[in-house]
Amino acid sequence: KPFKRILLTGAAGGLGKVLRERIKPWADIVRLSDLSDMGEPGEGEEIVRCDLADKQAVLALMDGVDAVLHFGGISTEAPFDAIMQANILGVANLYEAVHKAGVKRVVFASSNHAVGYYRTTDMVDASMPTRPDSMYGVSKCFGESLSRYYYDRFGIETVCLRIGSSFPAPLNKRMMTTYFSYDDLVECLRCCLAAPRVGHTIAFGMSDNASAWWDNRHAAFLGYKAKDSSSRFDGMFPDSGDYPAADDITATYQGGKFLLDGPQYN
Ligand code: NAI
Ligand code: 15L
Repeated sequence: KPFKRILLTGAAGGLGKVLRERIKPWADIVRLSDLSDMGEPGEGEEIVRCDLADKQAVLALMDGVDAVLHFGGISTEAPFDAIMQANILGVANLYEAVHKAGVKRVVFASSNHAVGYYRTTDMVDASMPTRPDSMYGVSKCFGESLSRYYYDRFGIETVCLRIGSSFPAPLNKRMMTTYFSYDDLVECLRCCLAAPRVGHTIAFGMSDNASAWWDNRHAAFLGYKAKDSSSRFDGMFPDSGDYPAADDITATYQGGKFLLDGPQYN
């Protein structure tokens, strides 16, 4: 197997549960971590329940790890205090631990909401400035910058995967463009871990959908080729005469509903 021990954070989450089943062939041991209950460890699994905001716990979590899939944290807009603990302090603790433990490569589950303030008429690539659409999006930009710094300073490689919408199926019309099937996610992660060198790479996590807002040219070297497309859900969200209204910001900007929420500063 390519790795001795992979750490998956966020293992109790929607994507974590999927990945728990799918990444086993990549490592002798998969260490699963989350704040929430993850059940009993299966064969080849280790379970470590901890808060990413707890520095000592995260330092211990990294012992013996050779690659990290960092999927833990708050996954939607939330009060800033909570975002700060899980996604800002959490990612800082993670990288300090990665550095101390000598981990060579991380895949960071970033989000399309790092660029959600681009318009739905824009085509965004990794060289363009971030335009977060929420405190959540800002926290993902922080993770992207922090990982850049740890690469420049220490050579720790990271792929920041700006995931679109990774669910069993698109949940609304917007997700016809942002859909990222579970199979494509797994294949993309496989490429992120298998590529000989990734340096610090920003990639967009999307399937081969009929419409796209993101151009993955800067990550083409990873060799990821989507096999799925949202077009198999065609017809699920028929156009209606009054939607979207001309002034509907959730249809004007890529981030959709995330534009309506924040900032929830308290
Ligand atoms: P999720 O909310 O289902 O899972 C996140 C997990 O992180 C949860 O199990 C939660 O308990 C854990 N967590 C939260 N705060 C924590 C803390 N302080 N310490 C330890 N664990 C903590 O989210 P999902 O959908 O599985 O997403 C996983 C990652 O991928 C997240 O980082 C999310 O931002 C990112 N992502 C997901 C997308 C999707 O379409 N599912 C789209 C873009 C990004
Ligand atoms: C995200 O970043 C969220 O984690 C996920 O729950 C979805 O809202 C997704 O973006 C999306 O934009 O559809």
